[in-house]
Amino acid sequence: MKQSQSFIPTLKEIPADAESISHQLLLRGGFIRQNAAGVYSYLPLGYKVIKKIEAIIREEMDRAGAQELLMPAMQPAELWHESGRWDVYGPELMRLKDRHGRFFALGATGEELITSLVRDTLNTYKKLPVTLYQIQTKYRDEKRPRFGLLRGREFIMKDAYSFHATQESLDEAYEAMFQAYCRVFDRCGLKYRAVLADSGAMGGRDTHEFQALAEIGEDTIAYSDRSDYAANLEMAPVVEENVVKAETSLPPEQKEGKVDVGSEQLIKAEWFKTRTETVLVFLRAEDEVNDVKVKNIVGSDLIEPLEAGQGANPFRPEHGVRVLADKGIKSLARCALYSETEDKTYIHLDPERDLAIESFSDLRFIKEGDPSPDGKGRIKFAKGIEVGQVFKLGTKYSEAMSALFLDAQGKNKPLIMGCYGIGISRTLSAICEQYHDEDGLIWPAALAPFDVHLITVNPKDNDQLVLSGKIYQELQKKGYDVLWDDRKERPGVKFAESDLIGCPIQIIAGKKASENVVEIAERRNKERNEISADKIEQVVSGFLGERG
Ligand code: 9G3
Repeated sequence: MKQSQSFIPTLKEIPADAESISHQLLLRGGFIRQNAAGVYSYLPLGYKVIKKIEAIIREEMDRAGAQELLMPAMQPAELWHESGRWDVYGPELMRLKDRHGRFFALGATGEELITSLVRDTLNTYKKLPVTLYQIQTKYRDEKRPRFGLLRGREFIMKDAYSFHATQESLDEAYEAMFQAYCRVFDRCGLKYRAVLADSGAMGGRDTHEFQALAEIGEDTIAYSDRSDYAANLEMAPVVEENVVKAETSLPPEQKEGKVDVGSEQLIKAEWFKTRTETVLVFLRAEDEVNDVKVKNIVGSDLIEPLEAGQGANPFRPEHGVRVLADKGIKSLARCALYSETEDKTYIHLDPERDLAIESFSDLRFIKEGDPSPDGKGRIKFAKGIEVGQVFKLGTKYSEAMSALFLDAQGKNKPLIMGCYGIGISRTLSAICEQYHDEDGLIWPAALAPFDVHLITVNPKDNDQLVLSGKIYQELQKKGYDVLWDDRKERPGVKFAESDLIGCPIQIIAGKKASENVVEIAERRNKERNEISADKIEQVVSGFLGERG
């Protein structure tokens, strides 16, 4: 592609509202343009990268035995009524009406559609297992779209769904998909961790998220410094150390106001409410309640904290309040609690004796330095961008939508399902977050919009132009994709834009073109070497490997 004829609208300035580096660089490099909050166009450079990511995904999905199809983004509302999710999701689920007044959901995901698509066909164990996938635009009306493609309202997702007669068969497909995801992200050059994640409302059992390591990431990963254990912070189970119970000592006392509690362990009371209950949680003052763990204990899909003081007295909770405690205080025999509502401090407390606790369970967030749940090493935190997730769905959708099959014993059973997603546009951004320097993007070779950026320093110089043309033809003949900067621009502008766009190899035809000498540089380390133009193909294949 000759740059003088290409559509690559680069920007000199950093766009004001672009907070993440990937968002800035994708805008400045002319890869994307915003059309509305969270809605983007992929310009030619950006779309070339998207297509390379998709090609890698298709190869690995096909290798894992999945079959590609394409479902509509316009999903009949009836399907979401059948699954019961039409009313569960609020404004985040985008909806529209057609000219006949019929409602549709703009697809945020595809469980309903795919289940309705297969239920009349996959009705006997003889036809199972089947895994289907699509690469389709998804819509989720985020309240705060941000960081460019990282949290958009319209984005590209690969979503796959597998259907099984037995749990074992689902386990096999899950494992195959898990390995396929590792191959996809390895081939993309992404630095990631597969973390245990909470299945939450998805109703599955096993769930892993693929988290790309990046400071801008919204998720926190708890990982071991001694093993490959990694879990989403919300999910990471806490293993308490030396849980030896001290002897129970003095009877509880109460003091007016907030008093110094000496060596006694301070604990605190936190109040929550679910759709139906009020929940009181006792835990060590320095710990934080993990609301996802509380949700899973009380079996609610929704939970929110009550402001301090809104809760009643922690010692005389009203009837019907669920009184829980983090197991970290079970071993305490002398602890103290300051009650804001009464402005009193209770001391010499023995939680098991004095707090009418219904159950002690793992209710706190794991902390850096805690022992790793697998018993190896200690926990450290990292930020992550969730670029993929794999779920064992079970029968949540097949039951709700009567997708049944005749099993080997002739009994009608709901299909057992798995679902597997990769955020393609999000993966593009995650790559940019991980591969850039102060001058711009540094694409991994497998994803770069072009293999080589060929720069003619001065196209008016005939030697430089002729040599460039020769190199351009030769490399293309060898199967390399070349972006040739043949523009009549100042050299400084051309070099800066080349660093911004970030192709893995730069070849510069300049002053020594008359001696058949060019400069070649790898974008990632920017070392420029002078070589004879005859050596170019050999050096390029050394960097990139042979092509086609
Ligand atoms: C919605 C809206 C947002 C959503 C969902 C539904 C997330 C929703 C979870 C999933 C699970 C898997 C298949 C591919 C892999 C992920 N946000 N989820 O179901 F209506 Cl507005 O999407 N789906």
